Amino acid sequence: MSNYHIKHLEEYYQVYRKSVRNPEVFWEEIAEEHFMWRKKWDNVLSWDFTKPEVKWFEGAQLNITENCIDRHLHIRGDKTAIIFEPNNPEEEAQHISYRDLHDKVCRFANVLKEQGIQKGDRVCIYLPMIPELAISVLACARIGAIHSVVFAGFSSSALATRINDATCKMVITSDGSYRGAKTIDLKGIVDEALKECACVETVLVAKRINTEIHMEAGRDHWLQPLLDEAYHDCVPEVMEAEDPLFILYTSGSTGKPKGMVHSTAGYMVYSAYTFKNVFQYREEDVYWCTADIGWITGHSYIVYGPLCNGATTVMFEGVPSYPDFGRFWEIVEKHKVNQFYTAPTAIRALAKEGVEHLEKHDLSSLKVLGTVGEPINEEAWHWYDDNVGKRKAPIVDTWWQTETGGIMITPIPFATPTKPTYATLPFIGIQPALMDENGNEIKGNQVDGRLCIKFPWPSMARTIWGNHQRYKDTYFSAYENKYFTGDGALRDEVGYYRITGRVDDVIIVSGHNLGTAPIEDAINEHPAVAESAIVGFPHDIKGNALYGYVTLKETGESRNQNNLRKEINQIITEQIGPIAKLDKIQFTNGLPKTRSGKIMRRILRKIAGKDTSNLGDTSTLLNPEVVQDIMDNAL
Ligand code: 7RM
Repeated sequence: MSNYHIKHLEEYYQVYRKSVRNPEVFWEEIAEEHFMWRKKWDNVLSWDFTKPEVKWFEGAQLNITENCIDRHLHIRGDKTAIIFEPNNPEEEAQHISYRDLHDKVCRFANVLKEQGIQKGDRVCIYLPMIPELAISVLACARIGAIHSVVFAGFSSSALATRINDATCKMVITSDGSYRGAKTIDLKGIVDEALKECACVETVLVAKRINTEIHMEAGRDHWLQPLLDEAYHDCVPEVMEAEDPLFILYTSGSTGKPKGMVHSTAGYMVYSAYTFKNVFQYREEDVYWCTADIGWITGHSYIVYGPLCNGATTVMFEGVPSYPDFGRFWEIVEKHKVNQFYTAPTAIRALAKEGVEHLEKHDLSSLKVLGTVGEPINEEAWHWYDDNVGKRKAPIVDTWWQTETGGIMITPIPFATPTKPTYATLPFIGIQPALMDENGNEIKGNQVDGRLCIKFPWPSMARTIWGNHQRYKDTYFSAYENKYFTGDGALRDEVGYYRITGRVDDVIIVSGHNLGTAPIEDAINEHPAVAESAIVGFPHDIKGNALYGYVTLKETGESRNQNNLRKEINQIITEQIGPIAKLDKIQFTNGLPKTRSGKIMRRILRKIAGKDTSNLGDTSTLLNPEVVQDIMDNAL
């Protein structure tokens, strides 16, 4: 039996029990046998959820890029590490071997150093899904700089907020990006953002779309000439186990985005170990995760997890619909993809197009199918199983979060029997708990509650950048001595978990986590708007779409409502990005509020979802009269 590679359900239970009974012995063995350390740890784990403080492998020294690259050079130097599949299928794919990757990451790392970046400095990466994105992430890790990747679909003001929060010294971007038939002026967005960012000294610009762009003298540099001149080897910086590896922002239900800080050693061990087991990756396999590296899924399961295992990982620049809806399947056939990992929103969009596209391609290479990002509905699950996996490739419905760093609840393919809409069992070492409203743990099966985790795991985020108090308040204060996920879940008769969605005000649209507060803040900036509330409502493709309730100021009443709707969505696009645009906007005379002044989104959610038979407890409402009015005018 190997603890590192689980192949049967019995093995899962055995290893799981071991990991829970004696976590330190268990994780020590995994860390010892499967990774490269400059120095071993003095202590496997110390933790205190009341502070909260968690340390894994304290005293150990390492560099994650030695684990992702250098240690593979002797045994698989010529093996492809990254397959880059461009937006345009006419453009040739690139195969970057582990040896090439070493060269490219080292050169990039040397460029960073020449430009004054040192260990501990923050570097913002705002790039499309081109090889430079993965390479720059690894280059930062090589020299101990903390990367903060910002998804290149975010607007300039969202970018500026993130750059300033982490006081990044450098931004790495490109002239522009391709997205299906469109091009996007990324550098223009960066220029706009940097008007508000005094901390940025240098901008490195990769050439992708060859457009004329503004280059600010003294600040902006084209990347390629610097890489060409840089030395091809770079001694890795020796990092402490708990040194921050990266910051990644996630929206909260209130306030500005939270910069989740991930550690070096624990994150490495857990992302690599989960990758190996959840996808049952074997040496010759080709693995493809369709996420963007701008999200945690891309960090852990395009870059770090796969590369730590010496895998071949596909990076796709484009979208599922370009040049047509057969693109994903064309790529699966072309690169003989064995493991395919995507989001329910993509599955639903593809299912809507029928099966003709699938039938044109040979998908027989597929062994494991993954899903992540939101609850997958039963219909989509079956469509995926029947048409993509032909009922032969198990579906791993993987539940996890930016904050957890790695997959937490998931089947292990070929070991765990799957069940549609269920993420099934906790991964090795993960101890979930369901809690009731009174803060008590609900034991037994066939129950539902709020999902918490009661014991630390190696890849948990260690803090929120610059705001440890907020970290404590958000995750460790709702329930004593437990990490609160913000999700609701139920546990069935055999102990399988089904995630039912967020219990706070985060809405997941097309797999993107959107906090209500920043969107409401944007809307409220419109001069005619008095107040607004955003809720999600079910949407066939996006999973959830946004419904906005907007109360106008007196002066706004005479305005054309459709123009107002356009203007509101325009502000949202500018401040957050097009992903946060509202599908429906209802103008209301007021919003239902509790006595303490909180908007009761629960009621608004029901109205938006056309489910008003039982509005639940409305006794704490200050202004019940507005509810009927809103219902009468619902869209
Ligand atoms: C990896 C990621 C986290 C939130 C999480 C859930 C939801 C993610 C699933 C899921 C049901 C799943 N990170 N979520 N995976 N819900 N089933 N398999 O998505 O930070 O962006 O989002 O996403 O609500 O709390 S994230």
